[in-house]
Amino acid sequence: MCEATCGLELHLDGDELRLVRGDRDDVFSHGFLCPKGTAIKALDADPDRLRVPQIRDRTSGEWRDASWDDAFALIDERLTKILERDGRNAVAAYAGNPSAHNVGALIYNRAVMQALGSANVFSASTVDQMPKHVSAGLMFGGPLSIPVPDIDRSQYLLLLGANPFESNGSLMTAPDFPGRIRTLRERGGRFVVVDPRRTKTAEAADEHHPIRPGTDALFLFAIVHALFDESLVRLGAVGGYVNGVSEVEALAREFSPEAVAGVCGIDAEAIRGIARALAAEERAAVYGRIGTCLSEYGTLASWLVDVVNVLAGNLDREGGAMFTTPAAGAGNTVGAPGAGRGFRVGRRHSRVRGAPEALGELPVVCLAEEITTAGEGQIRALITVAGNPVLSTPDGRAVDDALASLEFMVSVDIYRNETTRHADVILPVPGVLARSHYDLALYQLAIRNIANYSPPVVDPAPGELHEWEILLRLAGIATGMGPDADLGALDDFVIRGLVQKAVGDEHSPVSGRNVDEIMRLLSPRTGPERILDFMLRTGPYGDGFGSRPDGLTLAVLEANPHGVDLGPLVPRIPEVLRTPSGKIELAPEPIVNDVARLRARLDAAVDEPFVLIGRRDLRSNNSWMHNLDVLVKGKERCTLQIHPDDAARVGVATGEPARVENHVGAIEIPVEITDTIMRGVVSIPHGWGHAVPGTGTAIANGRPGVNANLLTDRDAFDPLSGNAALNGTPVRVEPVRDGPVRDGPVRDEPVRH
Ligand SMILES: Nc1nc2c(c(=O)[nH]1)N[C@H]1C(S)=C(S)[C@@H](COP(=O)(O)OP(=O)(O)OC[C@H]3O[C@@H](n4cnc5c(=O)[nH]c(N)nc54)[C@H](O)[C@@H]3O)O[C@H]1N2
Ligand SMILES: Nc1nc2c(c(=O)[nH]1)N[C@H]1C(S)=C(S)[C@@H](COP(=O)(O)OP(=O)(O)OC[C@H]3O[C@@H](n4cnc5c(=O)[nH]c(N)nc54)[C@H](O)[C@@H]3O)O[C@H]1N2
Ligand SMILES: [Mo]
Repeated sequence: MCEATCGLELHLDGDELRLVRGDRDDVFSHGFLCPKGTAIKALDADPDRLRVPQIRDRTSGEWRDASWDDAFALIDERLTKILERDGRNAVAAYAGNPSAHNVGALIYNRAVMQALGSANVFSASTVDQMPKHVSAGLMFGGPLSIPVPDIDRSQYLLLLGANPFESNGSLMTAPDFPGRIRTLRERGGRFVVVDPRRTKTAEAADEHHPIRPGTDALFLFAIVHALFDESLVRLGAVGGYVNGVSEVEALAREFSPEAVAGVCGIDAEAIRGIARALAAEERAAVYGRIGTCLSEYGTLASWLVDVVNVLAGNLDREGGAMFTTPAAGAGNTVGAPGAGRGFRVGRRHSRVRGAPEALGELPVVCLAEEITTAGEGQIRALITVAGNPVLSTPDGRAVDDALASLEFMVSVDIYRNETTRHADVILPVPGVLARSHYDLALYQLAIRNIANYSPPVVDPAPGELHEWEILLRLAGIATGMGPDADLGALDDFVIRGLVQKAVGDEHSPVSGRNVDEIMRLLSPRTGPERILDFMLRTGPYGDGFGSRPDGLTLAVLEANPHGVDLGPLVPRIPEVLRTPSGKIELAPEPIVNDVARLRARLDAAVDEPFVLIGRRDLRSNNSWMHNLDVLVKGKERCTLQIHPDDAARVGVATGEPARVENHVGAIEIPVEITDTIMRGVVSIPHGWGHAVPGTGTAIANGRPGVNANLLTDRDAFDPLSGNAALNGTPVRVEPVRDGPVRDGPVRDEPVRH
């Protein structure tokens, strides 16, 4: 469900889940568990969770249960017609966050996308971490070569825009983050948090610096400036592998701590102090997350995090920011070590506004306009897999309206919610107990090298299809093979492609081997298990199909249900690099070219009354765990947090509704006055707003909250990565007076950014 990969101990009575506990023997989480872990019992039992394909009658709006055959026949008929009439780009796809936590979806989504061959591929990555991929790609040559803080050995951690005490950490797979921070501080380490809110994470820190939203890049540039200014730059062991140091020095010149202090709201001397500490401490790391990514300067901020890590001598060193050596599926463990083709963004652009592609997808801020703007390449049909863009992407009303105008829509999902209610067909996937688990994506960013596989604990109910089987069927339809394509043959085709690539790679342990022989060695496994076994065996710890007999295989993981600990992170420079130069590119051209835009921010007038940011709550998970009473009961969590001074000024009171509005929309939301938030900043969590007709989620509808993304702006995005700037939205706040809330777009009062 989240990125912490906590081990669960499940007690079953037949197929019924009786008890969920943290697995004390788990090699990574050691029994740690949060309320979402135990909530899988409620999730599994949720009567609103879909178990049978659903078809919507377009005339009456009524939903009915359908057979898989009917559902796929309808999809084939409608999608094929659109593909033939309007071309590949007329069918778009959106993959949501849970597909990153699901080995079947992760692998077989790719098959769907490839089969579709559409330019209109979107995902939650561009409302999330795309800036990280772009900066890592440009600096280190691989979009997933994102350094993670080696917190178990660190003596100083600077954390910006993240709240792992609630989120359990992100792009830093680390179960029990609070416990690890406690240990860090017990061994004399220091923990510093930069966040506009005094979060639970900040409460546990030695220092908390409130920062004005959207100014992290300025703050980090000032640290870079101070490192040069005070002759603190030490590249350490990676020194022979760094290009662009003097360019960065020149770029940082105009961002002195004194120049940025006023804009960031942080003292120049405090910034210099942090720079000195990072340079002085042998084991120090900088880490930035959502708060640094969901900004118009997301890529610059993500880049600067690692620039500081490099310049302070903390990259690739114990206790600093290090690269994981994942057991399976990592791009930076295949091919020639030490150099590669590098990474490019903007290889093509979106049709309507010309926003750049990254990682083969287009920014989701463009989704609505690509649906509603007529012309060649207009999106007519959409496939969503595990996503809820109506609640999770900016200008939710525009997205909602756009989805309603589609000619056809298919959703692979477990609920009929704000997004999937627009579908013509919903294809449900089996419950969590009926699927296997291996964290293919998140183990690539873990703070230890870990491999842990869980088999399914129950069989799918009769007639249920695994998610990967559903996706393969969609792939079959998209390639024109119809609804009844031979799944086994399609699956063979997918794995064969991977094996062929590996045997042709001189650096693979199976280089030059016979494809059929490898296929035989993988049998009788099929589906995700076969692919996972292949990835593990050809990975850095793998058995190489015989070359290292005691190496890792899926069978080894099956024999170790609590996981296999492959040890602490190890230095990987230069081997991890895939840049053409074989060096760390500290000053990649696209990023250098973007610095002038940040420079302009220094002088920009800030005249908005408030800026809106998000937040996360431990008992919530984006938009989709709000139908579980065990999680949503108790106090209202979807509130407007506002500082007492601001509340007094605008005249709003705790528990009473306030109207929050801007040029995008307006909402009413209960107020929560708290001095944990900076003056001039207000916060609303995303993922709420369930009071819409046509959904099938009774509990969520009963405690709906409001959709924060009715206020966020599709035009506010990071031009390098295409990522939405969901934090830092200008808004006005006032008490709710008489009259109905205006909840439509209010375009007549533009607010300057
Ligand atoms: N309980 C729970 N856990 C989750 C999720 C969830 O919804 N609920 N979602 C999961 C997902 S998809 C993700 S990506 C991760 C995200 O994990 P985190 O990155 O830890 O996300 P948040 O908890 O939103 O923390 C972001 C912090 O940034 C602060 N912030 C906002 N704007 C700025 C800014 O401009 N600068 C700085 N420095 N800080 C700012 C906010 O106040 C907030 O405290 O969490 C995952 N885990
Ligand atoms: N304002 C604001 N907006 C944000 C953020 C923010 O901080 N502030 N955070 C952003 C971030 S980091 C993210 S990741 C996005 C999330 O954006 P999305 O991925 O679009 O939204 P989710 O709420 O994660 O929706 C998950 C969907 O998957 C379904 N689902 C759950 N499990 C499964 C499964 O196993 N298989 C399938 N097929 N479906 C499943 C759920 O029913 C739900 O419909 O939201 C983003 N939006
Ligand atoms: Mo996310």
